Amino acid sequence: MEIESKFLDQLARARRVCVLTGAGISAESGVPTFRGGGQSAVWKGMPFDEISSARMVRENLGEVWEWFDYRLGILKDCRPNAGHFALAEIAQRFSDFTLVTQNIDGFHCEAGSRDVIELHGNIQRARCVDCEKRFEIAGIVPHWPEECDECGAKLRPDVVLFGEMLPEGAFEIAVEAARRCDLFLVVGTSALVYPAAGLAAIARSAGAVVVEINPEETALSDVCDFAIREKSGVALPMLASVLNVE
Ligand code: BJW
Ligand code: ZN
Repeated sequence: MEIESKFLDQLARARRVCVLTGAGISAESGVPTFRGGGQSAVWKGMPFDEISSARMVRENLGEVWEWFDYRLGILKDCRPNAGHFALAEIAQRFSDFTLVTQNIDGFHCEAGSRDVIELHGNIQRARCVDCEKRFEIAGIVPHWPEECDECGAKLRPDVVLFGEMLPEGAFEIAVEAARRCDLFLVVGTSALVYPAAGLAAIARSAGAVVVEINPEETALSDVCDFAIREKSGVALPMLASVLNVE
């Protein structure tokens, strides 16, 4: 794989780094992405943006749980890949490093990344629809939707569905990191979902160099300074090794 030497210079010079990841970084772990090759994930004939929506939680929570149970089943057999581990390693090289993810699989933490900003929540947690108490899912899967042991209301997945607000404060921290970084990496996202997709433009207009790691072009490609058209499981370990020999 060729990486432009101008980009390697930027990487070597960077002091403050912010990374935004999406489903593509977990693709090499065997986790299906949402979009790609003109396709969109479908569950029982329903496009994912319909089943993963605030409306479905209100109208058919049981169906939402079936969809999430199915995905928990897939994740059970998947592990973080070389891309996740490389990002945890790269973070060690910078005193100011922020990892922002749209993924709900928890793989960045499992690979050793710290203080990960999970913009869209985490599939391993449930949340009470009423009092918002959170529950770890491990070991309590049997008959969804379970009831909250505090107030008796139903539990829902603790993830951010279409039409829902992001976790309090999470996007604000991400915006701050995007504004102050000098290098912004966008990894494995189609950059179609807002407000996450807006972070790259925020970084760029604050003066950062924006770099995309994705085998395909995306909605953001035009605003990127560099693109590495490679799988993140290949590109990120290479960046980590470049940083390690300096
Ligand atoms: C590889 C690879 C490899 C493959 N290596 N790469 C402004 C404009 C228009 C609309 C809006 C807007 N602001 C808000 C909206 C509405 C909406 C939105 O963005 N809609 C657009 C789609 C039109 N946003 C929201 O509703 C958000 N909430 C919000 O804005 O709240 C404020 C508000 C509330 C109420 C009223 C008004 C305002 C919430 C968005 C939540 C998104 N949630 C989901 C589902 C989570 C739960 C679940 O998992 O089911 O999150 S949607 C889905 O998309 C998921 C992802 O995190 C997200 C992003 O997808 P991602 O990661 O980019 O994956 P893919 O599949 O799209 O792309 C994969 C990429 O990987 C591809 O590019 C491949 O090439 C690449 N790839 N292999 C590297 N090996
Ligand atoms: Zn409750």
